[in-house]
Amino acid sequence: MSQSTAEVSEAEIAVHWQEENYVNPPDRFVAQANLTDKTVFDRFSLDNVPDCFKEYAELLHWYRPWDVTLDTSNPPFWRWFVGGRINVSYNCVDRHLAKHKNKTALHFVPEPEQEAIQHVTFQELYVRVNEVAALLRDGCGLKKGDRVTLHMPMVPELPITMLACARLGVIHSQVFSGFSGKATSDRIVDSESRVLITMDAYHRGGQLLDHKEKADVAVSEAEKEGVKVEKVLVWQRYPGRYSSETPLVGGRDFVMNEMLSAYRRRRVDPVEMPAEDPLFLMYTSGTTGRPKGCQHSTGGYLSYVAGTSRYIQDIHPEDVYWCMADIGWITGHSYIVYGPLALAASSVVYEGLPTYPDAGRPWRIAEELDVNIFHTSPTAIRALRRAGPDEPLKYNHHFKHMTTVGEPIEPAVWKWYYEVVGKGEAVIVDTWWQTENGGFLCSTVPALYPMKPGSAGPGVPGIHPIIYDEAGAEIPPRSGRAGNICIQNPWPGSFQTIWKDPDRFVQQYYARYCKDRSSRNWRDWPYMAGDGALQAADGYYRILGRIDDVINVAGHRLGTKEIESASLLVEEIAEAAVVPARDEIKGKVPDLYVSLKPGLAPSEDIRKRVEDSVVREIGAIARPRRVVIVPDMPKTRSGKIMRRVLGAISNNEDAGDISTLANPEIVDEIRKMKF
Ligand code: 6R9
Repeated sequence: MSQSTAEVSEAEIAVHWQEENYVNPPDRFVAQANLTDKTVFDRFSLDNVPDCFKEYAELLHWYRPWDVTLDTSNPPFWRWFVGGRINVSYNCVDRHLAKHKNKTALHFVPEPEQEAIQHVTFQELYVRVNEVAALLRDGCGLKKGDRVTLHMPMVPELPITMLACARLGVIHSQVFSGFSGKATSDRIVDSESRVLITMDAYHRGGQLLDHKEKADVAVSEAEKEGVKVEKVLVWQRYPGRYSSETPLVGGRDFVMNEMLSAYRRRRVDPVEMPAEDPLFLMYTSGTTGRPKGCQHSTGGYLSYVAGTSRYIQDIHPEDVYWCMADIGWITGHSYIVYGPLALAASSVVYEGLPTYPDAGRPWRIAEELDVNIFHTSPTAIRALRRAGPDEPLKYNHHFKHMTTVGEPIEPAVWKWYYEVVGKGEAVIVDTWWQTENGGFLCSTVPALYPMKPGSAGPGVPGIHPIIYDEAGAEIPPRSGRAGNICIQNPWPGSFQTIWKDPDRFVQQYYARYCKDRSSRNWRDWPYMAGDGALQAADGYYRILGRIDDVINVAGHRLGTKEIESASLLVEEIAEAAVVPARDEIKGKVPDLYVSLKPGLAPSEDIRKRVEDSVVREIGAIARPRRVVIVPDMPKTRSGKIMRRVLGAISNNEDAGDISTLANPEIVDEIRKMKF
């Protein structure tokens, strides 16, 4: 872990992460669990890959069964369930009508507490998905393989739109609603979307935010890059009332709710999709300035999220399941929309923030809807713990199962989650995985393993991790030594490629530890996750943080290069470097160091413009904790910025060996600056 912005140092681990005691799952949980049969690990052994994953595919309805479970003819572009035909919308909606027509598919909790919770049954979901699909097909001319960018907040219209796209085989690319118009435009351009679907406004933290204004920026910026968005479809947060200050552009902008009246009760046959056709793109930050579009498949992806939702999330059709993530992130795609709905669960979609108007909100929602499976991130848990440590005990909610995802969770925070949020009644799974992976990679199987606070757990069934050192040698299993965690085998949830950039897909994830480039045997192609990890003697993995130029802020990935590029748009800036700084709530936050072009003097105005540029280019989530204008960057003699040294300054740590710096005096000079 010698790279520039490695998030967690060995010393830090030693201080913060002591070995913890095991906690057993409650008997009541085990008695009802979907997976209690230990032979699952034999069935899903390395030798049984790929056939073991048929078990997941068999949870779904296929129009035509597959001929080949795994095609390895073009490594590492693995192809799953080849020859099979399937539709995701049919599997998440239509097939549940026979038994669950009147059951709630989506509970929508608006932010204003005086607004009633909406309960969308599977029958209503079916009707609405069909109407939207008819509009997209017949009103917009969209067809299988076309891309559509969605920039939608957390409302039921988002999963409805996604499922309508899936019904047609249209590839959706949902952009997190907190991202800026410019960030949306980058994703429109890369995916060449002709249609943008958005909403006029949404609630967050007590405000009704104008969201449509971002669409105007997105469309005009995309046009500058040569991509013309022909239609902007605008959902109304309040049907019948347009809640944006931004005018609708004639001939381009259309109100969805009005257009839909022409498609009342229309039915659209689900398109029988080849298993390997893409279902969606999800852009994520990488090591370069441009986010990459992770392309996910139809059959393999849905099989994997259905299987892991059943066995790791322990979802039964009668459960009320609430994942607090945003659907704009992979967690929301896999574990709010596709996984739970494939299993006919009732899934909660909520608008707003967990801590607004107060830290009792999640527990009120859980009590009211009788949520029994709860899924959130360490950042949300830390924030809720700080804002209302005793709040959960005031409410009559009871969880059987709780999940944490997105970042490492400190044992003390885990304990609060277990004892106070879960009241000691719930099992917890700490799930490690990434946008690229589609679904969980490491976690305990909840009824089969004890929990260990602070550790994700072993690979989930069918996932076989391995840790390599920098030189490419395998670190002995269960040795407690840190290295780069990889997965030895393919699995059906994995992304298929980076949209329009297959070389980067191979380079970034497979090239480093590939044993033989000419081999068609998947055993020669371990997948490199880009995280540091160690495996303890008990077989549990502890994830240590990113080994590359990515910062995990509140469980969301930000590329340091993206932030640096945004700051370099300010004319006065000569150089920029972003490093992760520790934060009590968010885990990590970006600190941005910039230097000015020769002859210029630092000013508050420049500092402010840099900050604004980052927010405009990426979104408020990327706002640096600090923007520090430094007289010079700490540099090696060859001119490389030593980000490691800046990281040490940000975290008040010893900068270690600075003898290779060309300008070692700058370290003290920056430390003395008042930020
Ligand atoms: C699902 C998701 C992926 C990165 C990943 C790792 C970190 C995720 C974690 C975790 C420790 C966990 N990460 N889960 N670290 N423990 N349980 O978060 O996807 O947004 O792509 O982020 O998040 O560093 O590489 P994504």
